[in-house]
Amino acid sequence: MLAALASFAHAAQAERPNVLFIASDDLRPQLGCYGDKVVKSPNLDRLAARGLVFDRAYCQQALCSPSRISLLTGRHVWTTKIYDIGPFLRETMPDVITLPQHFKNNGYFTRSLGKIYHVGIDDPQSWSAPPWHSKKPRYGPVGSAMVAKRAADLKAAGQPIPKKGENVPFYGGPAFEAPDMADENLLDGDTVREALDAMRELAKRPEQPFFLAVGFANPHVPWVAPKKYWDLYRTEDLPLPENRFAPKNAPAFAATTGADFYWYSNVPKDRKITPEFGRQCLHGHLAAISYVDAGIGRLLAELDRLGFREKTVIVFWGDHGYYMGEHNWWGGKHNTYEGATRAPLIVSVPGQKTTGAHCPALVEFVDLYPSLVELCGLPWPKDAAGLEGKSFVPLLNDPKRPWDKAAFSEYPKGGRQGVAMRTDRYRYVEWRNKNGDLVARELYDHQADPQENENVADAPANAAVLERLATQLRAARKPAPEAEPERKP
Ligand SMILES: [Ca+2]
Repeated sequence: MLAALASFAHAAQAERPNVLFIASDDLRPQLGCYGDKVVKSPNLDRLAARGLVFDRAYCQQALCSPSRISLLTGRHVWTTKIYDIGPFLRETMPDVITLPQHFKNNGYFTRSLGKIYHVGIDDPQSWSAPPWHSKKPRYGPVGSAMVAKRAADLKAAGQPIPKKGENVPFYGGPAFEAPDMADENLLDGDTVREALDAMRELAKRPEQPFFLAVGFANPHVPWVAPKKYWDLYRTEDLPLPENRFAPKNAPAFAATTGADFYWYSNVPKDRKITPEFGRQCLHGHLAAISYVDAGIGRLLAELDRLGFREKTVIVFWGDHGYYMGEHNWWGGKHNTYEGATRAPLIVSVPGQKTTGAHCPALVEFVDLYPSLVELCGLPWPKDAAGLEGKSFVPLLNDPKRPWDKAAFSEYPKGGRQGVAMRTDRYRYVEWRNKNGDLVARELYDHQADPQENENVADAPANAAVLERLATQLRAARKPAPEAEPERKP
C-alpha cells in the first residue's frame, strides 16, 4: 500500500471516513466510463474520474440475492449456501457479521435505503435503523393500471395474491414504459430524495461516521424511466449485438433460462425477439441506466455540498451482469458466463492519488468486505477467518501492479452445479451433478474469443491448459460441491 493510503488508514482511528455505498440492480458495465459509446452516463463517468474503475470485477452468482448476500458477508456462494432469492441469510449463517453490521459494531450509523438486500428478506441486524423502501410506483400510469388489473383478475379467479416482494402481478405490466413524470414520482427518484434527506440529517451529527447504502431498482426489468431519459436515445440508432447465437459446443443447460423478462405482457410468448422489439428493449434499458445515473449525480452533488467529499469513501457496484441479445439471451443473467458475472465496480477514496484510471486486475465482490474494513481503519470482525476475499486496497494507488487472483462464480442448473473460474486469459467452468461427478466442462479463450462464442474445452490442443485450470479451480474451491435446485422465476 502506498504511503498516502497507509497514513489515511492510521488517521482513521481518530476520524474514520464515511461510506456511501451505492448499488444498482442488474446493471452490466454498460457505462461511458467502461467504454460504451451509446449510453449516456455522465455522472457515473464523473465518479470514475475521481476514483478507480475496476474493469474486471466479478459477482459470485448472477442473481440478486445470492450476489448481494455473498458481497455483504464477504463469503462465496459455496459458503453462504444461498443460491436463490431465499432463504433469509440468518437461516444459513445465523451468527455471521455482515459488512454493514461490522461498521455498526464499530460506531458507524448504518442505513439502508432502497434495494441493498433483496426486498422482503432484509437483515435488520445490519442496520442502525429499519431499512427504508419507497412506496412510490415502479411503473408509470400504464403499467400500474395493468398490474392492478392482474391483481384484481387473480383475486376474481380465487387465486392467491402473491405476497409483497413476489413479482407475479408485475408480469401483467409491460417490460418497459416511458411515463412523462418527475423523477421523484417513481420509485428510484423517491429513493434518491430520501437519501438526500438522510445525508442532510447526517450532516447535523458529524461526530458519528456513517455507512449509507442506497440501492436502485433500475435497470432491472421493467425498464421504466421518465420520458426525458428515453429522449436521450433514438430506437433506430441502437446497435444490436452481432453474436445472437448460443456459444458453440456449449452444454445446452448452461445457457440462461427462464429469465423473468419473458413473463412481461408485451414480450412475445414464443420468445422470438425481433430486431425491432429488441431495439425497443435496448432503448428502455438505456433510459433506465440514465435515470439511475441522474440520481447518482444528485447524491454526489449533495455529498459535495455538505462537505463530505474529503471524508467519504464512495463505492458503486451493480449486483451482476446482464444479456441484451448477446447469444440471443434477452433480459438474461442466471448463468456462469462473462456477460452475467462481470459487473461494474467503481471506488473513490479521499486522498486517492490515482484518479480516473482503470484497473485490469481480477477482483471479486467478496473482496469488498476486507477492502472497506482496511480503507476505514476498522479492526477485523471476530469471524474474520471466514472472510474469503482479498483486500484490493493496494490496487487503488497502483492499479497496474501484479495481482495474482482468479474470480469464481457459480450457478445451479437443473441438478447440476456450475463453478466458473475467470483467469487472466480464460473462463473455465466445471459442471457437477448431485454426487459431485463431473458432467461437463467449458473453456473460453478470451484472447481469441472475448465474446465467448465457442467452448473449446474439447479441443485436443487445450488438454494441458484444461488440466492446469482444473487443478487451480479444485485448489481454490471448497471440497464436495453439492448440486442445488435451479431457480424458478
Ligand atoms: Ca439483480
